[in-house]
Amino acid sequence: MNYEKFVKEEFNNNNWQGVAESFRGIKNKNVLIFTHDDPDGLTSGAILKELVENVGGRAVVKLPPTYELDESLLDSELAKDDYGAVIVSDKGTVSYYDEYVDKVDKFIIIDHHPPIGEVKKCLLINPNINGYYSCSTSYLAHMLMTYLEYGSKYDDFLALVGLKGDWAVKPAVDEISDYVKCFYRERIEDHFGNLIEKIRSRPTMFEFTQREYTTLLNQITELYFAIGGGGFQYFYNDRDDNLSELDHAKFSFDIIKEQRDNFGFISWRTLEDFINDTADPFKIRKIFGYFKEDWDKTMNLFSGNTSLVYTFGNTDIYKFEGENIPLMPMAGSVYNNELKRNSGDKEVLFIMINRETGGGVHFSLRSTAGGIHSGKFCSNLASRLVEKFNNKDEITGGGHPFAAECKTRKSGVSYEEALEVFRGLINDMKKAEASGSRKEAEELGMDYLKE
Ligand SMILES: [Mn+2]
Repeated sequence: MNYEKFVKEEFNNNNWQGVAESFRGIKNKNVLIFTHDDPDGLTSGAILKELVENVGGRAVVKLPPTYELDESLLDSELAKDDYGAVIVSDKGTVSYYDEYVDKVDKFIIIDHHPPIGEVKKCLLINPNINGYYSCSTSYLAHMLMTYLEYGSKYDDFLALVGLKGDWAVKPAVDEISDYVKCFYRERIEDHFGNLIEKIRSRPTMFEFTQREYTTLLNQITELYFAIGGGGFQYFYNDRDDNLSELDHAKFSFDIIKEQRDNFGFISWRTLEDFINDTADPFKIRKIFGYFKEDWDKTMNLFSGNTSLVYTFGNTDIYKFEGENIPLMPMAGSVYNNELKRNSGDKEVLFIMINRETGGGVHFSLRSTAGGIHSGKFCSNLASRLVEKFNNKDEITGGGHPFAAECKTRKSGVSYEEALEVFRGLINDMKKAEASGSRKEAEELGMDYLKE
């Protein structure tokens, strides 16, 4: 199918026409865009800003460090000017956003995350309300732009970077999500061979299942991740006097602006071509150098301090404990696959536990098969911690079968207390395995015991 036709059908089938039409009403209005500070959020924000300008509006883009949009932040930004619309991009589809709709004429959510609760009042574009279609917010913004008959080759490029950042396209291993296939075939394969061609070079953070090949797209997206803080606010201000004043998220967002009007991207062959097409190659090289240093440091810590602690069914559980570990979840995904390559037939669940500078404890799980459901494990861990110590605003946990997080943040729960609850959960899993109780096992996320 042709991409434009696919877009029209998606808008009709999902009833998104009203959201698209609301963009036409933005003409001559100020529009406030809040977008996520990871590569998908940065590229989505840039596409949406362009689209707002295309329809004759003026866009102000904000890149707050919190993932969900905070009411007090929204209020303080709205107070600064007369806004006709707010767009929340790649920052979750959360039921309480409905409480924000009366603050502004149009309140629009564009997002690909599975919803938390039900959003009823906001204008919403999200294909993952029922079911799951792997994509990115950059891609949804691009679909919207295409539906309204705007967009350039540069926007195709931006949509692609967001898709890469959220793992919906993996050109190094020829895996492309079904939901983006028309776009990929028509807009990318024939026009951006330079970005998706397999090359032998340093493996990026996106090379999990193999470490032999990468692509320029992977390299560029990793660079956006590194310089913007990756949505985790991994900033390098205190590492270098040259960077002490730098606003990482804004700096990486501005690169997109610098590159939009120069057609360099058509002929980029190497990451250096990309870096040289920016206003401040010096700073970019500095930040990327620190990123790679941190990455290697964390990988070395993993290999020196990880041990096999339990085996459940066909899954070996490895545990790592560390303090103030940078880039932990991403490096953990790569290390998890390294463990798998050395584990023979066994599947691997890698549990990382980080004692954070601010006093919080961060549990991060990465699994190769999901026999033990990482998301259920983390949500069980969080609810046990909340049950014992209260403070459910600070303690959260959850995720997917293959990747999940649990964080205690500023709850005041000590490292030892958190570890004790963690060990209690593992012990209950051992008991459930010994007793053979399927119900209990399922509640504990031991999906390998399911029929
Ligand atoms: Mn995203």
